[in-house]
Amino acid sequence: MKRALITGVTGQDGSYLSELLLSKKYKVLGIMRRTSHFNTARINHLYKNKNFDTEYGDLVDPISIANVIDRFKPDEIYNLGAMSHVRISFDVPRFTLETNTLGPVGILEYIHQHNPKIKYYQASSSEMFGATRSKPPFGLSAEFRPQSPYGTSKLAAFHLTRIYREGYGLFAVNGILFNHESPRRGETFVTRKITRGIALILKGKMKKLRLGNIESKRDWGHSKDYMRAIHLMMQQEKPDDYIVATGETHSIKEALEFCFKEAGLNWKKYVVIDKKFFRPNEVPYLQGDSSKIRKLGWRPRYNWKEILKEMLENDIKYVEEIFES
Ligand code: NAP
Ligand code: G4F
Repeated sequence: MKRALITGVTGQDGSYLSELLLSKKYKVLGIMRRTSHFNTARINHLYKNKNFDTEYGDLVDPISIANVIDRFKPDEIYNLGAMSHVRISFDVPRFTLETNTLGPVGILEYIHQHNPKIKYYQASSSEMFGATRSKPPFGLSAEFRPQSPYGTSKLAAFHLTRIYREGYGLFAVNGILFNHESPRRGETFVTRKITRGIALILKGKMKKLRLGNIESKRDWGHSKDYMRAIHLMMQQEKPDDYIVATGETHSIKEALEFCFKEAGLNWKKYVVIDKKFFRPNEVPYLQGDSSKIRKLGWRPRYNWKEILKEMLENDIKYVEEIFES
């Protein structure tokens, strides 16, 4: 039985990856950090599976992570834990780098020093392309030009992963994932903010939805599809870097129009543009070239409209339940 250790198990991707690996008969241990409130809503349903468990650890405390690796002895480590909010990374730049860059280097160094057989996955991001001057769609040879502390922290971790692979021969893989969403997406990311906002408006609990820059464009996929891709790259004979994207890009405004129309509303009546949600630097356009992982047989099963529809339906149901009880 293969053993997988997942950092960031309480997040969107951690929960879907755990489900995928359990369905493939892995033993899964998730690392979660201590918070003052419950943070296991996305994984509570998994504890009934005898092959799933969690332990406390924090990426800014490398000893805590090393202790868990020592005890669990994983075959594969998926490093999904991160301060993952781009705008907030401007407010907490140092914490962002400690978690997103020093966290991974601690794990890579542990593997190098103590057990070079462990395979390592690094959750890299399309945010690393930032304001790239390369032509879309962005592939592995496109210029990286991060626009935020978050993008910079991920770019350093990307190169460290490559360096440990090339320098020490570790099985260390970067998945450069473009934006991916789902009903489990954090409530402050734009797609979820829109679908949750519409559900509250329909219920009469919200009057206006306040957003920032709605002109930027994103290549949106589904988290479930992207977790299949990262598992696939970890099963290859040789470690390598891959891009995971749908190749289709749409503006935030298009997503707004689509979701409000689905709900039978005119978005212009409800959306207020608020400077508070703008970023010091924006990433205006993201569109990925995922031809390399497609050669391994991966394809996305969801398109952007199907994802938004699923999120909207889920939020409408959720808001109904909350206000009924
Ligand atoms: P998410 O929902 O924000 O989850 C992040 C996870 O990291 C949560 O479990 C969080 O714990 C944990 N975490 C944060 N700080 C930590 C620390 N100091 N120590 C240990 N754990 C910590 O993010 P996601 O959407 O699932 O994304 C997963 C990974 O992929 C992240 O690394 C993200 O940067 C990267 N990524 C995401 C996308 C995307 O579009 N979703 C695209 C490219 C790359 P709490 O639950 O306690 O907050
Ligand atoms: O949903 P977002 O916050 O996602 P963003 O910044 O693209 O980052 C996400 O994707 C990255 C991959 O490229 C991940 F690495 C990262 O961890 C995260 O998952 O914002 C998308 C766009 C931006 O252009 C933002 O300026 O939506 C715009 N936006 C407009 N109004 C807003 C809002 N974003 C948020 N979060 N909130 C708003 O009110």
